[in-house]
This record gives sequence, structure tokens and C-alpha cells, in this order.
Amino acid sequence: MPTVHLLDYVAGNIRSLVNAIEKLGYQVDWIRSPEDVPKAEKLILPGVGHFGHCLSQLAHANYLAAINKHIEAGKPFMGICVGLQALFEGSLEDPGVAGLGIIKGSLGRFDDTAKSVPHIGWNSANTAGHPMYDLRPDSKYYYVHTYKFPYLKGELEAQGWTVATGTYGSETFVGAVARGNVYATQFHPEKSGVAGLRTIRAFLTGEGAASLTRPLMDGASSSASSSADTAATSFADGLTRRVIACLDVRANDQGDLVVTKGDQYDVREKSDDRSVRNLGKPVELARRYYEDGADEVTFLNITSFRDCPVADLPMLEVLRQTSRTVFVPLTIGGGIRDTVDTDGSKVSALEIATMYFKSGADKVSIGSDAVIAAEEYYSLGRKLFGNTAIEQISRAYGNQAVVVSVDPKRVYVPKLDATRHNVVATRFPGPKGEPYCWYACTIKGGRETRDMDVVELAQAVEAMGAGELLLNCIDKDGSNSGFDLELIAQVKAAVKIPVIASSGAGIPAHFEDVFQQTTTDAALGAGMFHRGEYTVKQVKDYLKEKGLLVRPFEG
Ligand code: 1PR
Repeated sequence: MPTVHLLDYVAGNIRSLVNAIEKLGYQVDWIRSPEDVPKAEKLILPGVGHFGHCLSQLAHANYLAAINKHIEAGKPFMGICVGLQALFEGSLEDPGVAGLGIIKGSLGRFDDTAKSVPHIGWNSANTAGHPMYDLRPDSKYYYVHTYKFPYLKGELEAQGWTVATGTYGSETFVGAVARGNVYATQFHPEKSGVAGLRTIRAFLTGEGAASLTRPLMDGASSSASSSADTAATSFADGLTRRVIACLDVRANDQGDLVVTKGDQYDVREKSDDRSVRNLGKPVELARRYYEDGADEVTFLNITSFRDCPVADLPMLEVLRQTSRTVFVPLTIGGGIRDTVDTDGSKVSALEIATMYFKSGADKVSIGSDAVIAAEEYYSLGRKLFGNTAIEQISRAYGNQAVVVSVDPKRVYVPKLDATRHNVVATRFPGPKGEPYCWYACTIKGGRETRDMDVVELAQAVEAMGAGELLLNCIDKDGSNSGFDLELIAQVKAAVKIPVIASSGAGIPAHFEDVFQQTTTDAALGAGMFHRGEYTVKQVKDYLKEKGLLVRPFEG
């Protein structure tokens, strides 16, 4: 089997990249010291998290000179995400840290005045017709980043680079660059489904590098062939509406791991035996949703597995197996908190998250522990000490790797000033006709309600470094009556980080409603997919029909 070398210096989900490479028929060998770099023919530099963290790790371990030598020798090199950013001279993220300086220029931050940051989701890599590592104009690629190199027509082309761009809001940024033996993507090809596997293949076979010298692809504008005009011609916002499939997983009474689904978090059948609803097997369902075009898959482990050593948690194996066949982002939630293992030893939330990342997760989702941390944050006068699970995990793996899952439920009030909490005037009054409500946060799967509203929680966890919110709603869960648009609008107005709307989806039109009537960044469905009422593809086809931008289906 042909071999590709991966540089093993970085935290994060490297397993998916290995899985993608192996799926393409190549074998991965690891570079674990700078002395090993010369033995690599093809070298991949993956990267997640902070620019400064990655670059200083590379510098301390003396990798930078070895990487430069590899590139100067004309051997194939691919950088991914921070691996692309590393090619530049520096980044606003960590101004004191130098990059490789192979590309002139420094990265800036996305403007968050009118859009969510980080930029998370599926966007274009538009080459304006220039052949480039099999990137295709209609395909979408999975990005997750806060810093970017702004695209200025002709700037990188003048340095000899071929450029692919994405546009987020009104900002057009560099999505990929290629020159000679070097290829780098801001997006994660290993998480970009069929389109991502295609571009990795083009790197591995050498076809991609060869393609750079070919003439413009059919249909590309001829003006794009002039040297100062070699990049994107379309600068319209290319970020698609993300549709996520969610699997609540737990052990049933027979001890089998099943996908289940509750109504207002009650996952037991209404029949006399009250058995746990069994809607299928986690790995199989995840694969089906991926093949149906789900943009992400989320697993929520809703059993505590108290008698199981942490290292044997069944969800670790579910992730290992899923990440072999599912090449879109995987999130895992449930039980991400400091824990005492069965042998009495302490295991930190960060250690548990690390196990999940090593098993193929891209993000971890924190529920109950986030509420407790937020309560402490306010009781200590909004001060942070770096010791919460959110802070520790986002410091090690980047904000984008930390989702906070919120389980709120409505509390109705008769007047605006009847509570200290953030209220909304609701179109759906309470049982006594109350015209206002606030959303109380709960913990332990909705079993315990806390004196904290959803706005307070969202703002506290954003300050701690959470990268995204998974916004459930207990009142709506399993109801098939549509998302709670009032809740989503309230939270969206309170934070800059992306929000995933969840709970209540029953028909494709509910997805249209939430995307048209709120500024949500993504929407998640569970029961409607598990019960086979609609497929993810049907939802996305419907959204497309309604004029909303979705990632095209690529079988
Ligand atoms: O507190 O960090 O251990 O995390 C526990 C996680 O498990 C939280 O994310 C919490 O939301 C979840 N959870 C706990 N108990 C339940 C339960 O159902 N009994 N599931 C549960 C929550 C909600 C959804 C669901 C949507 C969409 N599930 O994510 O998938 O409501 O459903 P629908 O489209 O069918 O309406 P911690």
C-alpha cells in the first residue's frame, strides 16, 4: 500500500484524517520527530486549535526547518486548517508567533458585527474555473475557523499561487491555495464528505499538483485567465444551511446500546411495560444519515454508565466505528465532566474529551456541567479562572471543539417584571393566559431546574470559550410541532457564537420556518428521521426548493 506521512504534533481529531486516507487505499505513517521528516515522500500537516499553540509546538520541537526543507525539495506537502494558516507569516490570533512565511501576509479575524463567529459549516472553494486538486464549483466543503486570510484579487496570484475562495457574509477569504508541490486547505477535507475525499485523493495520487498547469475548465470565464484574475468570480455568501441528525443513545433494559427518542425527554414507551424506545443501532443509523446528506451527526449519550470504567465507555467504540464510514463532523455529548472512575481515580472532563477526540469526535457537547460552571461564573462576579471544563477543553482543542448543549423549559409569567430573568413576549400564552415566559435551564436530562435563564447561560459559556450552542427545548422535544422560534430568536440575539436549533422538528417545512424566521446557524432533527417519516435528503431537497442554500447531495 502506498504511504503518506502525517505529522503527529497536534491535539484534535486526527483519526478522521487517517480513516479518510485509509479509505482511499493509502497507509499512514507517523512523523514523531523532525529527524523523521526527510523519510516522508508525501507529508500532511494537520492542524486544529490556536495558530500560536500549533506554531509554537512546531517551533519548540524544531519541526519548522524540517518542513521547509521538505517543501524546498519539491516533495508533496499538504496543510489542513491551521496547517494552511501556518504557511503565512503570522496571525492576529497570536501576533507574537511567526508562521512558516512561505506565503506573504498575515491572517485576520472574521468580523462578527453581522454574523456568527467562528465560521462553522459548509462553504465553497471556488477556483474560478482553474483546475485545482479536483475542487468543484458546485461542491461544498466543511470549514471551522475564526481567523482567515482575506482574499484580495491578484495578491496571492502574484506570488504564483492558485487560489480557491469562500465567502462568508460579505467577507471573501482564502479557502485553499496551491503552488507547485504545495497544497493547503482552510477547510477540513476529511470532514467534507465525498467532495473532501476527492480532493485528498488528488493530493495522494499527484493528480492535483499536475492539474495546476492545465488550462481553464470548460465554462470558466475567459477573463479569469489573466494572471491578476485567477481566483473566484462569485463572491456571494456561500455558507449553506446546516441540517444535523441527532441520535440520543442509551442502554435499554436488556443492556443493548440503542438509539432512542423521548417526548419531553421521557424515552420510555407509553405502553404498560414502559420499555426504552428502541429506534435502531447508533453506528448504522449514523451511516444512513451521512449517506442521506446529513451535514453533521450528533450523538448524545444519555445513560451515565456508572459501573463502566471510563476507558471502556461504549460511546468510544461507537465513535471509532462511525468515523470509519462517516466523513462529516461528529459531535458527542453526555457525561463530559470531571468524574471518579470505577477504581476511584479522578478523570478530568478534559481527559474524557481527549478520549472522545482520539476516537473520532470533532466536538464535545457539555450539558449539566456548563450550567453549574455558569452559576459559579456569576456568583464569582463574572470572573474566569481557567478551571472549567469549557475553558480547559477549548484551550487545548480550540473553541470550535466545544459545544454547550442547553436543555431549557418555559416558565410563564404574567408581567414583564414578575421575574429577574430575561423574558420574551410569547405568541403562545401559558396555561393561565400568561403573555410572557422565560426559559429556565435544567440539568441531569431535564430532571432538575435551576434558577438560571438561557440568556445568562449562553453569555456565560460564550465568555468561557464555548464555540457553539446546541439549543434544545424540553417543551418542544418530540412534539413534531416545529422549533421554538421565540427561544431561538432570544438566544441568537444574546451571543455571537453559532446556534443549532433543536427540538420539535416534524416535517421539512419546520426547517424552512426556523431558517427563514430566525438567524439560526443550523437546525437539528431526531425523531422524524429515526421513525423514517422523512429522510435528511428530503429535508434538504425541500429547503433547496424554497430557495435556501444547502450542500448538494453527492452520492
Ligand atoms: O448533562 O453533559 O451529561 O449531557 C447530557 C446530554 O444528554 C444533554 O445534551 C441533554 O440534552 C441530553 N439528554 C439527557 N437526557 C435526555 C433525554 O431525552 N432523556 N436528550 C437527553 C436530549 C434532546 C435532543 C433531541 C432534540 C430533537 N435530547 O437533542 O435530539 O430535542 O428531538 P426531536 O427532533 O425528535 O424533537 P450532560
